[in-house]
Amino acid sequence: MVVKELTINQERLQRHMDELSEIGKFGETGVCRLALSKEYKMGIELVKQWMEEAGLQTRVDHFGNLIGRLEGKNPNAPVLMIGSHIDSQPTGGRFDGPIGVLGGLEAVQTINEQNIIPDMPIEVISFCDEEGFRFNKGLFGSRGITGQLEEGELEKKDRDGVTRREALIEFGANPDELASSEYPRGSIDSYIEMHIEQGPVLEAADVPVGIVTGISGPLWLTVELTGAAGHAGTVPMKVRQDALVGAAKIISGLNQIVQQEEDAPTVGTIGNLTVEPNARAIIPEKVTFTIDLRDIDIDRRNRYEAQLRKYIEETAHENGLQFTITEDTTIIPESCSEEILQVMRTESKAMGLDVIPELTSGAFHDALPMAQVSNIAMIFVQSKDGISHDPREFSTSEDIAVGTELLYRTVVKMGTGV
Ligand code: HGY
Ligand code: MN
Ligand code: MN
Repeated sequence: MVVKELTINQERLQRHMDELSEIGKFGETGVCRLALSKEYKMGIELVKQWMEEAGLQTRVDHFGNLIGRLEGKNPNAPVLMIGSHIDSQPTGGRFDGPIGVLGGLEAVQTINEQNIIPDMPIEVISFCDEEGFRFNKGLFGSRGITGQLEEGELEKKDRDGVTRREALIEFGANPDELASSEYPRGSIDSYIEMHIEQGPVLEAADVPVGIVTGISGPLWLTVELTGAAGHAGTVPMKVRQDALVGAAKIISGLNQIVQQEEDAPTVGTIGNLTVEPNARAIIPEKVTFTIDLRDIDIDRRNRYEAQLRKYIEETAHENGLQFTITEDTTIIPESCSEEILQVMRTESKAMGLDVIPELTSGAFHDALPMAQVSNIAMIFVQSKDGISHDPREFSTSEDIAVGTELLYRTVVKMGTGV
């Protein structure tokens, strides 16, 4: 597959990727740049500088988002927004998020250098806390600008007991001014995000990029099971109220529930679990664990959620356990805009991409909340071995450049009609 010459500057984009990857780096290729951390702030300041060098007006809002704006012919027209995130998982890779921010910047910088004046303003945004690791709730910056924050979110604490409110203040934002950072309804026309696929499809098809038709919606729960501690040597098995035995049954139950339909993309994960008092010779009294349940089909996800909640109740009862289930996040799946998909299909053919797979995203993205207020579309770039949320995450400079060229051409077409 021969991609005709690139308009975007692959060398500059790679240089930006390499430099940003050094901030929060661990090991050779790992990144830990948690939301609102000092590494996050350093990353935002670096990207802000690059945005200014590209001729964009920059601002950092009270959600901790960084925005670079290129004015168009009509400054009051709804914005064409391109973005992603630079916050990472605690043991993340270099590409999850940054390719969408830096690829978006490269596309808009190229538009500026080509002296193209779009009809509407174009904004490149780096959303704060997409990952949701530090405060146990993600998509913060994109839910923030679209008025979708929930009661009490600012009081959520990280593992050190720091609230999101305190972290925002430490970062230099003013959590009492959040409303001034929201976008009025109708002020964003479309949101386009380029992201690594984080899965195996594009590599299996041996193609650099794909276009996304829909994005799975996550349901995040926290379950607490409380039984009775006791001497591991003297309490007979029949009378135990062992919280970890209950948790083990629920973990196995989740695994079965999500695999009921052969080819369904439903996934269920328990990624975090704590045991108290966590001692070899003491029967576990309390176990707390997270549930991450995702599907592209909300009806099926709701059915599985109901089955899971019922199974948790039954298992707790059978094992003499008290239980609580807290809902941390629930976001519905979304379809991408057919109109923008059509532009991407046309532009990818014009680039010489004769094969461009269309696929759904198992991962969630800032495009999900943005779908509540604007058209959305995503471009995926091939992930080596489908790996992500891991230092081994890798995408080639060439594939990222092809994705950025498609992003550039799509934005030019949407911004000028040409
Ligand atoms: O978990 C996700 O899907 C996203 O990468 N934070
Ligand atoms: Mn991401
Ligand atoms: Mn991620």
